[in-house]
Formats: sequence, structure tokens, C-alpha cells
Amino acid sequence: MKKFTLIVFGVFALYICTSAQTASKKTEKVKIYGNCDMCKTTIEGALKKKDGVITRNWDTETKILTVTYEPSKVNLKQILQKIADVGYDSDTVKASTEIYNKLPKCCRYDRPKK
Ligand SMILES: [Cu+2]
Repeated sequence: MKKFTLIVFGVFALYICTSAQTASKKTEKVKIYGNCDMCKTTIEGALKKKDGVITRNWDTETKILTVTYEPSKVNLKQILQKIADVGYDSDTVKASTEIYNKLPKCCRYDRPKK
């Protein structure tokens, strides 16, 4: 009986831990305009040191960035701003023309219209 109680308690504690963890994490998929593998490195690299960003993956084919972050530390707008800072547009945050023009030729993606 004692062992059983311990198992029930253990499972319950584990459940609490897992649900607390999922509550503090958020995953979103957002389109980031770009071209190639080099863009991928730049986009993902920009988020590498961003506090609160847990995982990032930009798909070269679909141009979709899948990002997992902690909403208590960072929001999506700040993440998109960080990407715009290195030259990449999203539908909500645009990079400046100056930064865009500094991108290597192969990376000059077709920019979305406002
Ligand atoms: Cu590129």
C-alpha cells in the first residue's frame, strides 16, 4: 500500500512539473522572407543569443520559422524585430532598406509588398 501511494504521488508530481513547463513555453510558426542556407544561418543566428528563445528553425523551402520561446521573457514582436535587424522581413516587421542592401547577393530575397 505504501509503495502504491508513493507511485501515485510521483506520477502526480511529474504531471505538475510537465504542465508548468508547457505553460511557460510557446511555439509559433511565422513566415520570414529569405532565400538560401546562408539566410537560414543568419536568421537562426540572430535568435541564438536572444534571451527567452528556446529553439528556432527556419525552413529554406517553406520560409517558415518555427520558434519556441518563453512568453515571460520575450514576445513574438521582439523576435521578429531581431530578425529584421539582420535584414529579413516578416509580414509584420520589415528590415530597413539599408540593412537589406548589405545582404550578400544570393540572399537578396524578393521583398513582400508593404
Ligand atoms: Cu541567403
